[in-house]
Amino acid sequence: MTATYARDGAIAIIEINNPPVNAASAALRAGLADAIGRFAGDDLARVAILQCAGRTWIAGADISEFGKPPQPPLLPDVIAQIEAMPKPVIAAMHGTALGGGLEVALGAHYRIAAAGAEMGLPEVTLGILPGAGGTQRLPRLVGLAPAVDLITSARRIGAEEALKIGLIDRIAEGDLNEAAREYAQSLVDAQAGPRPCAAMAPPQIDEDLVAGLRARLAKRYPGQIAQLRAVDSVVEGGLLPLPEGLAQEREKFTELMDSPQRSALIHAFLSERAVAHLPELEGVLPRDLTQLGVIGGGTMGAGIAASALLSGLAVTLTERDRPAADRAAGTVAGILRGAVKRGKITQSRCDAILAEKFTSADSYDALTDADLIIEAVFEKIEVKQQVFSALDRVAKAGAVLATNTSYLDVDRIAEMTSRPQDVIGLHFFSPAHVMRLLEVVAAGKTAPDVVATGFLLARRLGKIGVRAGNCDGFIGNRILTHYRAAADAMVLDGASPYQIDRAVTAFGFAMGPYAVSDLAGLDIGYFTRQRRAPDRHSRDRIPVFADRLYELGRLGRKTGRGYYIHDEDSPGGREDPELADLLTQVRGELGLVEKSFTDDEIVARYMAAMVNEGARVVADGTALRPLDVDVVMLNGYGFPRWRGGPMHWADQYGLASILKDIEGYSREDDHFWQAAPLLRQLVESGRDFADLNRGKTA
Ligand code: TC6
Repeated sequence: MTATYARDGAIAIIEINNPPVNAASAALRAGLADAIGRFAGDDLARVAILQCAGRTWIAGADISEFGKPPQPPLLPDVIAQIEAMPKPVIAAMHGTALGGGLEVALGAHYRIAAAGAEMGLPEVTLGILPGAGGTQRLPRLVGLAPAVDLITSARRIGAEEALKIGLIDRIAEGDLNEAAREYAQSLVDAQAGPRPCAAMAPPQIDEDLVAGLRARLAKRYPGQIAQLRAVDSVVEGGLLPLPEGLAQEREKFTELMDSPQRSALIHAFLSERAVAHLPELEGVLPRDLTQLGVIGGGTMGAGIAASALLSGLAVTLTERDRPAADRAAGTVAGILRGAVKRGKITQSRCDAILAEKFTSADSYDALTDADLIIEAVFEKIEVKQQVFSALDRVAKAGAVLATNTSYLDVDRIAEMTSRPQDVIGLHFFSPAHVMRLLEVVAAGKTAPDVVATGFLLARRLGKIGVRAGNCDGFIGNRILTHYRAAADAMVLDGASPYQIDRAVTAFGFAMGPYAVSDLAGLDIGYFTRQRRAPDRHSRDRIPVFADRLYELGRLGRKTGRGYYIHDEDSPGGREDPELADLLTQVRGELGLVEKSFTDDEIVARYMAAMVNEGARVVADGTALRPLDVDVVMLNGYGFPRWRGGPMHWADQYGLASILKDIEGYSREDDHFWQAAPLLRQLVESGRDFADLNRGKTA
């Protein structure tokens, strides 16, 4: 039963129950339509309350139905049925009233929300627009500016703000269902009638506001269509009676529903949840996770500590001596103060966290109670090994010992302890209190409950944990090394780093590889190349120009100059006219003939390298499925979400076309450009990465 109908005196109670999040599936829509029908036919019922069982109000349409033929009754029709009721209907919301869920509430005549409820229209983040009346009813109810803000930003608002803009009529003091009953009784007593949005005037369209908004959206969401179509729908609806407004909204909704951006964004949403479903962890319970230890208070260690503190965990951070520990404590406190400034926590909560949950220390002895200890020291195997042999002596039995290495062999670190089963890689991304990705690296002997604890930590921190196998660079950095090598080869052959950065940002990446180098520091890449030098193949192409910049002390933003010039006028970087001379010189020394690349060619090679290595990463089990690669690239490497991740993109582009591209490039360089066997197999068997995802999802 997805909806039940009951009556107490004159008040009908319709309760929706479709765990886990009351998504508006076909069954829920049918149940709701049926219950509304019963209310219509119940002469003794004078007002109805719509409420939800479980943790939340309707959290939206059922995303798993997207892309399949729609099953009646459609949500817009059920909402129209609610709105047309001649007797008042009250929506009583708790949890998250999102998307189609909020649209159901907009179809009701009165709205009350629990104090902690959140409301929003996140459809544009899924590549669609609120297609069940959201772009028509919300502007009628709250006015143009707040409505387009909510629709295009997809942000969630709390009950207070919802009350302020007129989205809801009341906030429940105490128990929501009791407050809704009192509200219903007051309507009965006042003999109030329905108050449908349909009867409200459409919003006045302010042309200037709309033009400014369109310009901002085009800049903020380059390449994306849903935000602008949503604005079109609001504006066109503003000139029409509700039924015609709804009809044009539906047309635009259907067009977006059929778009590749919608399929990419839904793939991203579902994949970010699928990564936590690991067959190897079924029935495995994580270990206790209350007290966290962090070793190293640099940018990464302090970021990890702050992230954990903000999530309610207790943290002890150790540094080599007292002054370093004090500096680290200062960095952590600074990050928390930033959270206060951005309104994430209150000042008093910040003070309480620092006083009660955080300790900084100058000795590992302070870590004896820690359930999980994360090392974030200098990225050198000998240094990490020393830390782990010391940890082995002080950590309590059963503590999880984690390394935050981004490339190094976790097995070699684990073997320094007497308990390799307790050792795991937890690869955070910088800044660790902001970035949502956490690679959970299972080494050869890591116990399943330790892997489960890594995922529990990710969840606690509000991050997305992705399981990765132990190899140089795990999932993300291993793939990065490969597409970065493809970019560097193009630079050696004549492309400008600036052209490459422009081409890949036009494709949708947050940043190009050379702007990323400047941000991270050119020393990072230099040290990685040095470390790998002994294993280098004689035919590997070395980015001599990058080494040259390092030797010149051009380390990127931190020295004011790398690939770009960074100064007060252009902190993000401006092009350096001298770089071209350096490149010409390097190419001359290497005897290379310069050629030109089109932007399309640049993107094709960059993507082919990424997908090819992605296929290898899947084939050797470093990533469980192609979707795990997508989630890593989306959340750690600035891959455009609306393209779904490299493996999803590859399916859309066509695996046969990628293979053909790679075979073409291999005629120039058959050492680097070797097609991954998995890619070839998929092409030969007419399958794609999505087939692998389906086959291996738990
Ligand atoms: C829309 O409404 C369009 C309307 C137009 C109509 C014409 N559908 O995130 P969690 C599953 S667009 C199906 O881990 P939380 C989720 O996959 C939609 N399933 O929980 C997961 O399943 P698993 C607008 C859904 O507490 C489980 O529920 N709505 C849906 O961290 C738990 O999810 C949205 O975009 C769904 N809509 O967060 C809201 N939502 O256990 C999307 C969740 O098998 N949802 N599931 O892995 C969210 O933002 C969050 O899930 C949340 C709960 C805030 C509701």
